[in-house]
Amino acid sequence: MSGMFRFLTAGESHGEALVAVIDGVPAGLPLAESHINEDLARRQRGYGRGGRMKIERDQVHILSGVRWGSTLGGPITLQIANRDWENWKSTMSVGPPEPGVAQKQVTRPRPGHADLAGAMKYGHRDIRNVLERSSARETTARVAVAGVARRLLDEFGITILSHVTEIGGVHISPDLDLPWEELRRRAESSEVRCADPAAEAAMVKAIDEARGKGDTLGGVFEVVALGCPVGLGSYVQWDRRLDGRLAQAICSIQAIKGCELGLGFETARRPGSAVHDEILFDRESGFRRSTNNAGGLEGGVTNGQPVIARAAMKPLSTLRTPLRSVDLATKEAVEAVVERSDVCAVPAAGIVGEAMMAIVLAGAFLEKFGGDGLEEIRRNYETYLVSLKTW
Ligand code: EPS
Repeated sequence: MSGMFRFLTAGESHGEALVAVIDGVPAGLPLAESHINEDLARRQRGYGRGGRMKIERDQVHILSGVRWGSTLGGPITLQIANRDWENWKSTMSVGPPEPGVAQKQVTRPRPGHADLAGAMKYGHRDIRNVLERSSARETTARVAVAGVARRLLDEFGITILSHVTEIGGVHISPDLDLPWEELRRRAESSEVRCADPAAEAAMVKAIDEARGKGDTLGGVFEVVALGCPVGLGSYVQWDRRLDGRLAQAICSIQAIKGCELGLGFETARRPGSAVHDEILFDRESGFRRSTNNAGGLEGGVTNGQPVIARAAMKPLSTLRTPLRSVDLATKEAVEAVVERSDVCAVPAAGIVGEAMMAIVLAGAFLEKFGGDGLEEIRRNYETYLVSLKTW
């Protein structure tokens, strides 16, 4: 849920399809399946993915809320079929299992996965009942939802990009300082979505080494929103602070263990004089800032600078060289189950980070400029911008 832009996802990783219902999208927004499919494809790429991505060709099917290429103002339903479902029909069947076909249960929980805590919490003896929903396959539905959020933001010149800054301890040069468009271009053409070619080569090598050892790697990605007006979010109540809402959304992504905004943890190590962004003014462009250490957020409110968040992703918890575990049925010491999985999914997670940023910003945008139709929102937005100019 994010403010006025609410959504729920449903579906199992190897079930028939993933679906999402979005409520709060204004009427009159031009929307085509192709707007969403582009990001679905971006999420599937990245060096370090496993066999599943060779099977899936994620494509959205819009089931409701759009007519003749334009949103109606009612709930939008999105569906993405799982191509792998063909191979899982019996294992994942809604009705009773096929008689006579042996159904193997998953009983060896993977450390780091939702397996053990999920099985204990829901009383499942078969971990498949947990992992099918805890799987990061669900992020496909979120990226589809964000395709709609992005379409709305795009109408108002707000765009979002991401790039990978670190994989398995290999990080980009601290001196890398590129214009946003160049950063975006380089990330989009890199197989690890990294804008620093030297780091990119070292990241690919690190992934290969981890694969060779049956291990996995995590990393860090950065998400940037450009073009946000001053005044999204609010300081007046804890749950309206945009920094908190962004951190929640980003930490809700599977395998994310940390989130920084702007300079993040580094702000704790510097004196105030080396952290805060000084305020400048000229008649031409109005208020300006000397730096953007705040990551575009002060008091939980956007300040007109790029909004910047970084997320730390842990290494995936399915290891081909498994860690120690205990069998749920026998309570004997065993090795954790080895399901088909990826070695590294940090590049894909960056696209999911973009998605969550888009969803939160779309919610905050609708709160500020709310209206039932796009034209009403545009009037509110433009009047506000004019009022700021003369303020
Ligand atoms: C995942 C395990 C793998 C990944 C999957 C996430 O799937 P499978 O078990 O089918 O091989 O490929 O990611 C996706 C399917 C996806 O679309 O990103 C897991 O355990 O979380």
